[in-house]
Amino acid sequence: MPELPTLAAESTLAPVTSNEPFQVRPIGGRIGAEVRGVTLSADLDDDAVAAINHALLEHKVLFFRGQSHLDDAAQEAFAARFGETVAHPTVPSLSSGSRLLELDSKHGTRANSWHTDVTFVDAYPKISILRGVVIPPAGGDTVWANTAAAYANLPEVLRDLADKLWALHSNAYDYAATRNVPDTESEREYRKQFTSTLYETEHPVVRVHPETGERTLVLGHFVQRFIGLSQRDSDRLAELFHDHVTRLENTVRWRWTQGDVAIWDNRATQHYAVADYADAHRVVRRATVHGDVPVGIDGRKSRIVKQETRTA
Ligand SMILES: O=C(O)CCC(=O)C(=O)O
Ligand SMILES: [Fe+2]
Repeated sequence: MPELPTLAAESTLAPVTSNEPFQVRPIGGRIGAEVRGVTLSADLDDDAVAAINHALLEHKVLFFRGQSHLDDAAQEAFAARFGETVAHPTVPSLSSGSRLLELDSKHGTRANSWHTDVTFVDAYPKISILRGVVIPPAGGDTVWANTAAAYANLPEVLRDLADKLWALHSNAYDYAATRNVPDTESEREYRKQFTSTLYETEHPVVRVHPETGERTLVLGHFVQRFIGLSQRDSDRLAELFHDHVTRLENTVRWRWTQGDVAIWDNRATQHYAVADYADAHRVVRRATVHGDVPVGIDGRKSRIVKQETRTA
């Protein structure tokens, strides 16, 4: 099949002209770069933070090895250089006074399903910063997909369709749909917490990235259905778009070492944590930066249509 050499066709990013204070080495042809020569810290100067943000807008996910000096507080303070850090809307933070989200395999929190973080609310995070705390000896990689490249590479008729579509996202998503073993007790507990407030939000399937002007797809596992379509049609169409987003050409896969940090632009990516490490222990911690409400190509904004606290 011929491959279109498209990459972020409508980006308005200016080329970097200043002297980069560090090296950025692309990994995938369409997404992902390793950054070398920088020690992440809240004390980085403004130029360095701007250069990281610029590289992030271009490559969508950045990897930094050897950042073991970061503890929880330093990770969060670094994240705050990109905007206001926010706690997860339903899952309690790692500790009081922290807004970090911990994903610990012992507690059944394995994100092995394609998603963009927290799209069940309107102003979902713009950036997530993940630190490898305990990494299994083999496996436990994370994969990211570029949703700007996915949009740009859609056949024109599908792009036109996506341009018109809106989807309902909810945190009460069908997590059981692809599982063949029952939940463990701790997974059930986590689920309950995850949905302690039920959210439903309508997003345009195509949003205009507020910093690059690129069009990106807003999909992933929180999508319940498309507005104006039956469940059956929604499921089929979601699968069709999903196949385009997650094509291997569109992805990059990171083999973690303890102390690595990954930063992704949550407005232009989906990700998937590969759960191939059996009972080995894996812990990652995420700092999350507040994002703005998506705007569709016609200027209409996403909106929350339900927010309901569950009792009992
Ligand atoms: O465990 C991972 O690698 C990614 C987890 C995840 O989905 C997240 O931190 O948002
Ligand atoms: Fe995630």
